[in-house]
Amino acid sequence: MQNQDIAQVFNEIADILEIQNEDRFRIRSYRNAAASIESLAEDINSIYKKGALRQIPAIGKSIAEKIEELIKTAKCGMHQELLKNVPRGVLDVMRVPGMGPKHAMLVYKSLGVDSMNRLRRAAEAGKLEALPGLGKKSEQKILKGIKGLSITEGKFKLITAYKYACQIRDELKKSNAIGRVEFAGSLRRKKELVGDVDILVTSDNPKAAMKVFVKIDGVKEVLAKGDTKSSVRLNCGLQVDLRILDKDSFGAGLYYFTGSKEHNVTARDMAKKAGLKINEYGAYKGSRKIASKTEEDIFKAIGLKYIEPELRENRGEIQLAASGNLPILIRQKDLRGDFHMHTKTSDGKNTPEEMAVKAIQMGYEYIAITDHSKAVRIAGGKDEKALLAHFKNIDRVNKKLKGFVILKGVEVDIKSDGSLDLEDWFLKECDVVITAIHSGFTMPSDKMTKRIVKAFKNKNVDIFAHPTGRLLKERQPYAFDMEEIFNVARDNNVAMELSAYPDRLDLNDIHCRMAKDMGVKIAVGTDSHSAKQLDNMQWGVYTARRGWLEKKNVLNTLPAREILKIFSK
Ligand code: DGT
Ligand code: CA
Ligand code: CA
Repeated sequence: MQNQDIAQVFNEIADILEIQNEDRFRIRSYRNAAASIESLAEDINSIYKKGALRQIPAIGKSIAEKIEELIKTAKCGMHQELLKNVPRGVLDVMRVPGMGPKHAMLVYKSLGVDSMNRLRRAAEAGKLEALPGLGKKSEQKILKGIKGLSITEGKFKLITAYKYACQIRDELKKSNAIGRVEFAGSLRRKKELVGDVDILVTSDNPKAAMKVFVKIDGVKEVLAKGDTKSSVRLNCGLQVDLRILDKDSFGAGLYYFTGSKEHNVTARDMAKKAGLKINEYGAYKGSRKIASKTEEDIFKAIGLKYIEPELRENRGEIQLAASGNLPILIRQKDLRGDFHMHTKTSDGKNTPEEMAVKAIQMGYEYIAITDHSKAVRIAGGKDEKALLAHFKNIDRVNKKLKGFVILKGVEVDIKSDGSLDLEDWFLKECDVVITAIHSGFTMPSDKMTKRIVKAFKNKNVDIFAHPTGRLLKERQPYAFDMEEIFNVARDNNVAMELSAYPDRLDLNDIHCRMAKDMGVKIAVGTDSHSAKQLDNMQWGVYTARRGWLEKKNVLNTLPAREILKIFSK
């Protein structure tokens, strides 16, 4: 059992406890444990072997025992017991927007709905509107929710696919039969959701290489096994394809299997017009091979500048590569700080000092600490007075730090009428004011747009956090007019956040590109709730790159003194 599998078990336990209306704290402890295990960089099996399970944050005695049980038997008694009362399909149903635990149990008990398909059929037949607490409107919402989810069904968040892929890569590298190992496909392009993982290797002994691959830890079934290509499905449901490529044509294969398909089609057409042919074995002039060894060779042969994988979506990159005008994409090392994080003052796990220590290790020059405001009660939001005391503490910590500064910030809630949850005199005291929506997600688009515009007109607001509110595979974005919001943001000096939090990635790649084109600045923030989560910055950088962002589009590339100047305007 790998980290993700164990985390999934605890998430399912929390889901079922929620459906059964159990104690909130108990539910939270399982959720926290799952989140903590998911964010581990180390294999939980090796932590277990060292006897260090209890040192993992959020893991107490009883959960540690369950982890041990899972590692030893691949099962957890409590989990199995709970699944007897609530079929797994009901947990899927619970995730449909508009459903939730109460309604999921209601439709299960009264209509026998135990899968997404059954829920859709029941809603289409108008059977939901007759149930207490549901109506015609909820039924429509649920149908829309199912549609939204089905687009992402079967896909995996980038971070999840990446973790599995890295474990597999490490296993493959241990084998003498395998030489080079590279990721391809959507994983290499860092798409926010990944359908399957594509891995390319070289091998002097393909039979032995394939044998190693299909026996890797976590493989549930072997879908295909051949001399050059094999596919497996992991316990978590993720499919992994392995291809063995020739050393001499590795670059051509890497280019071909990185895709996207649409990018490949356009590149091939362009090569054809120049009298060339490209395929997974090389670039050809007539029957003569003119390039194949590296991707760079292929690009050069067809007259293009090298195109970073994140750009290969056929969104105009090929034309720009031909004319030498590709954007120079931002890199993680260009970032001097992180704008969004929480501490113990609201719902974070660490102190400002602990956050700073980690940030300094990462080579940053500053962070902004932005705890929640009072309206967000479930996240421990604070009022002006408590936040001022917290700022005093930050001042004390700052005195000890050299060449590094903690910016005093807040994540102030935008209330339904567009007013802010904290008073202006306090917001003036802040170095950084992030504003965000945490409730009232369902209002109509025009009302939501007005709500956000009103917040932006407050001179103190610097950044709009996780602008669409979406959670990957979980929650659809709320509705508003993005173009108008970008215009108002630019005219009022408000930056849009790119949340690097791996479940959010919000703004997404398309919206980042739109912000760039409209002259709106981007502020990347991890929304960290622990020091360790500051490492999530990488996921934000990938999305930024997919959105064509360059150094000059992103505020985090500026030194602290310039940030303070911009934000004091
Ligand atoms: P995914 O797995 O749905 O997240 O997306 P990809 O892009 O990883 O797609 P996948 O796994 O089907 O194929 C990997 C790459 O292989 C794809 O990006 C481009 C290349 N490829 C696969 N099939 C074709 C094809 O029929 N034509 C072309 N031009 N390229 C293909
Ligand atoms: Ca793929
Ligand atoms: Ca594939």
